[in-house]
Amino acid sequence: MTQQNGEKQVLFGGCPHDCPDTCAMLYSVEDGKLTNVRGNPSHPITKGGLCVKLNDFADHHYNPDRVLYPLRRVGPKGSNSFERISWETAIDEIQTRWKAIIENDGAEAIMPVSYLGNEGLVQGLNVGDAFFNRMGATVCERTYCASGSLTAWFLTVGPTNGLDPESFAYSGYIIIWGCNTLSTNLHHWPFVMKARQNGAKLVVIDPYKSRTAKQADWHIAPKPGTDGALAMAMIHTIIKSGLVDQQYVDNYVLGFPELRDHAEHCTPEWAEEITGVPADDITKLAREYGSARNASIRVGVALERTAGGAQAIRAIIAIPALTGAWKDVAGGIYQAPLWEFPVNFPAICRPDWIPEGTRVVNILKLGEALTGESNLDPPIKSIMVYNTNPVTQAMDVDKIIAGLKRDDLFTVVADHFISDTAAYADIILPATMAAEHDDLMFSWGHYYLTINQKAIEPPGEACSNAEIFRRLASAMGYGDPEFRRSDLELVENAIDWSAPEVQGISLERLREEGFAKLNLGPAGSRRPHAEGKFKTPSGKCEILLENVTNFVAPPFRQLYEAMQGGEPIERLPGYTPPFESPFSTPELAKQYPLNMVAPKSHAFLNTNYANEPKKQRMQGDQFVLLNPHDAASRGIGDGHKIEVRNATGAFDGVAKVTEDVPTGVVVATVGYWRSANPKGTVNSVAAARFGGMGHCPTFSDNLVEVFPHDESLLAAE
Ligand SMILES: Nc1nc2c(c(=O)[nH]1)N[C@H]1C(S)=C(S)[C@@H](COP(=O)(O)OP(=O)(O)OC[C@H]3O[C@@H](n4cnc5c(=O)[nH]c(N)nc54)[C@H](O)[C@@H]3O)O[C@H]1N2
Ligand SMILES: Nc1nc2c(c(=O)[nH]1)N[C@H]1C(S)=C(S)[C@@H](COP(=O)(O)OP(=O)(O)OC[C@H]3O[C@@H](n4cnc5c(=O)[nH]c(N)nc54)[C@H](O)[C@@H]3O)O[C@H]1N2
Ligand code: SF4
Ligand SMILES: [Mo]
Repeated sequence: MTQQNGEKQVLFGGCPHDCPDTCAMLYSVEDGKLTNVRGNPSHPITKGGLCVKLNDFADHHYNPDRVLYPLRRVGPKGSNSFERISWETAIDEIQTRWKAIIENDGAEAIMPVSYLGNEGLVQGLNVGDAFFNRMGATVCERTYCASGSLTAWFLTVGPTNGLDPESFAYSGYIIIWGCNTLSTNLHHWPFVMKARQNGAKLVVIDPYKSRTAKQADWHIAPKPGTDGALAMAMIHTIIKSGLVDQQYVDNYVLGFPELRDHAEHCTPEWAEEITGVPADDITKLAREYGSARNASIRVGVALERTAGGAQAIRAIIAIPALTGAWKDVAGGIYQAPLWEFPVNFPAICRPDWIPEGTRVVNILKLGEALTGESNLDPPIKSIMVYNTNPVTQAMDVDKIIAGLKRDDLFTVVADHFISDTAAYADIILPATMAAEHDDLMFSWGHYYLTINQKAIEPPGEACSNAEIFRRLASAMGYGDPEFRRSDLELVENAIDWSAPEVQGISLERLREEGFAKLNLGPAGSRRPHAEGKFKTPSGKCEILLENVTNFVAPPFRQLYEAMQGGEPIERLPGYTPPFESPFSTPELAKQYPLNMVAPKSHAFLNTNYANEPKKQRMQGDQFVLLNPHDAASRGIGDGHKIEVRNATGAFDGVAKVTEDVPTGVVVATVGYWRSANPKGTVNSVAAARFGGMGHCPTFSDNLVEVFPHDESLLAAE
């Protein structure tokens, strides 16, 4: 809209965060200063409101701790001592070091480390891909999040968006499964509430009473990582109760007879043993869901974070196909509807530039890669980290720190702050925040494209990520047109504007209106799979997978072939026990008896905002939820300082003793900075193990023990 009256301007923003809501925002600018950021009232999802994390987003841009100039390390690694240098010196030093490494060890000794810390199509996940592919650097496999969920989805129903989250307004029955909507997908809640006002029942399936579970009509609490058994018992019950829509199944489902046989033994009593959920409840849930019209399921990312998570998700995806729920406007599943945005990935990433045979290193195994444990040849000699903070967000993070301390590792980090990772950098480059650069946002929680307009000049010498890579490309001598495009040209290039999903949508329109919904049909009448039309090879919902090997679903891989020949994926969905639990590893559980669930913090967005006093006050110190029985048996009281420990590592927290968690389970949320928690953070106790599919993480599949602080101090002496 760019309303101009005097020096006041309003421009369109798109929330840059890795959050399904991708809010449409309005930037108010006065005399070149960002004075206010608010939600766009005309956006059907944002509806004018931002979440607690972003409600002072303008101030965030002026945070006095921001890195505004390139910095060079002057003290030992991690000592947080830096001096200001010029951009020229910074770029020159980087290119000199990189050229020497390429000369001596080959380009694969250099590795980009990046993620969705910025979600923009220009400044986000893929911003450095063309550059590092051109270089021939090690390819970074970025599977922090949703790779297990998306691989399960892609294999079963194909690259379809599934159920429109807006369609939940018409739901008759809702299951929110492994998602804490009120913290992590807030703008979906009004659609859920609308349905409830019209009589829909809300069931939340979560191992503890999350904020969202507290609001449910019915909270079902399986043991962490046992959802596969719960889903299989629902399938068993739906079949035995005659709730299968046989016509739908005959026409649009592949593998029903095999699934029926496979589910024969999965009785509710069998599942009760595994999940701890009473058999009668499982039967009731399956019958209620199977008899309801407009039965909707919301599947969160969190479900994938155990050994059996992805298999569980396959089983859940099978459920609406059995009952024919997809025939209703609010029937089916909402998972991560990013598939139908016609993003021009090949043009953005240039995977065709990756030299044949280039190795792939997974970001979750960064510690092993940097410490030499994975025996890489050549070893990693330099990393460039942007849009991510692996020192807190990856697994086995203490090992990453050990790697980052290597004197012969040259580390470049681009960030807004001296993050826990940037603290180990040799060179830090100052990056722009959302109001300071142009971008275009896709979403994984709704169907709107949202424009983000540069509203103010960057402070100091901060640069957009795209500009950082233009400068690096020029220094490295890469003259390709890819590295000469301005940010606005990159915005233009990000989408395949000839695709049917965006007919009638143009950048001009986005500059006028701020956002536009993809042409996928209105929520109230859209029924994408009423007649099958799944985007699988058979066009059916593929419950049975023959001869499929593990791989990482697009868009998290850019090298589609990289994982071909991986381990075989089970033919049918089912229950795979957690790596660690009192029933799967009873010996280990003698020493470490508690299953730790490590989900998102309410007031932080991953590690963003965890360095800001206002958000810290809202979130409180690192807490650990503990059941009263588990607390009492260890002499721990509410508010006591405790240590959480296992063989991988340890961190300190404050005990919150509450019935919200069952016995045997502790909950500690992620995002707290290491600099404020020197012993460790929640991912200090996370073993670096992949989950069931797509090389996904297993943050919530670790046994721990908790100790009163005094005792742990004694033990350490
Ligand atoms: N225990 C546990 N661990 C988890 C999870 C969990 O639930 N539990 N969740 C996992 C999941 S789902 C995810 S997505 C990952 C997230 O992991 P990350 O994406 O690594 O998390 P962030 O804290 O968002 O880190 C992003 C960093 O990029 C910086 N940044 C933001 N915008 C820009 C920009 O425009 N330019 C540059 N150069 N830098 C920028 C931020 O300041 C921040 O330091 O964490 C994973 N780790
Ligand atoms: N406030 C806030 N919002 C965020 C983020 C943030 O850091 N803070 N991060 C964003 C990102 S990157 C992502 S990926 C999304 C993630 O969004 P969600 O998928 O909602 O992620 P979590 O909050 O980690 O977990 C949701 C719930 O799943 C439960 N859970 C954990 N393990 C299991 C299990 O085995 N079975 C079942 N049934 N439930 C389980 C947890 O107890 C938790 O209450 O959130 C996004 N939104
Ligand atoms: S973090 Fe999510 S809910 Fe908050 S403003 Fe951004 S997109 Fe909206
Ligand atoms: Mo995520």
